[in-house]
Amino acid sequence: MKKSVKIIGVPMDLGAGRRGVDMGPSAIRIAGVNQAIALQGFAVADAGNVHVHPPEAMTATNPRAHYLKEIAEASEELAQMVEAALVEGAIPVILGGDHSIAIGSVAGVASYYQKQNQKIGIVWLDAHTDVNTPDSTPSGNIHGMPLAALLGRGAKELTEVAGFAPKVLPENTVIIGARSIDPPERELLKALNIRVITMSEMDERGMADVIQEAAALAANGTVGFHVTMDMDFIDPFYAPGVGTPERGGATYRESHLAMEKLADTGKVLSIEITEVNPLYDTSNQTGTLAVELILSALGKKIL
Ligand SMILES: [Mn+2]
Repeated sequence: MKKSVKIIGVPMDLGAGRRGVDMGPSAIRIAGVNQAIALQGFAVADAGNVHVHPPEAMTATNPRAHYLKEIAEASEELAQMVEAALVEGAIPVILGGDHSIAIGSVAGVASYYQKQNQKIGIVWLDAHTDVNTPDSTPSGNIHGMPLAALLGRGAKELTEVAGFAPKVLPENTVIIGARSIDPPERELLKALNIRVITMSEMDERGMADVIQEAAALAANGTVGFHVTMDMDFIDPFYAPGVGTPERGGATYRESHLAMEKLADTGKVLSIEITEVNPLYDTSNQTGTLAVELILSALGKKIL
């Protein structure tokens, strides 16, 4: 019997520079995510959305970490919803929202497994490496900081979500698809010895090979891993509706293969899609692709 899936929406754009990714969960739901997952034989329930205030409702922002307090609050609520889904025995599928939501998602997964004395890994599919901190950030946008926060670096409000840090160890963290890295991020990645599989390496070795390596690292000594996909991992030709497009990303088939190979490992604990921005999309093609990739990550096969 297949497991159940719990959908959790996070209409968050406080962590982004460009507005509009707060509409991502709507776009993915309108593309039919709930029905499509149910057609794969899963019991699907939708937990609704985390509460996120619009920026218009707020005044003061911290220039080194915009909307720090509000993002930390939403992260705590998200962490509780994700943990509750796991307690029920469901696979959490989190719909973003800018990538700062990973702080809460991973906190929830890590908290659930920590109580069983188990560690988790992360597979981070992204054009960027998201390891800035309030000290290093060029923009002050928190969607460039979530992976650093999960590794225990940066603002305490973010590192301490769910009451403990770090959420994941560097040796169980793998970034795939990187092609735009800030100089201070390079230093932190080197200092922590994080495995970064760049687009160049992916081009040379092929997706299947790099996914095998990434999954092995993320699963080494852990119960399994959280899969978080920033839709800018994919080339803007296939996924134009994203917060921060970068040329030279994964193709349509490569992005499917990545999710299919991750699902094949049987180690996927939770799935997250971030940075869908309907304002820059055409006929919701990026929202539709997000639905397809969620299905692949849940184990959908061509044959
Ligand atoms: Mn990202």
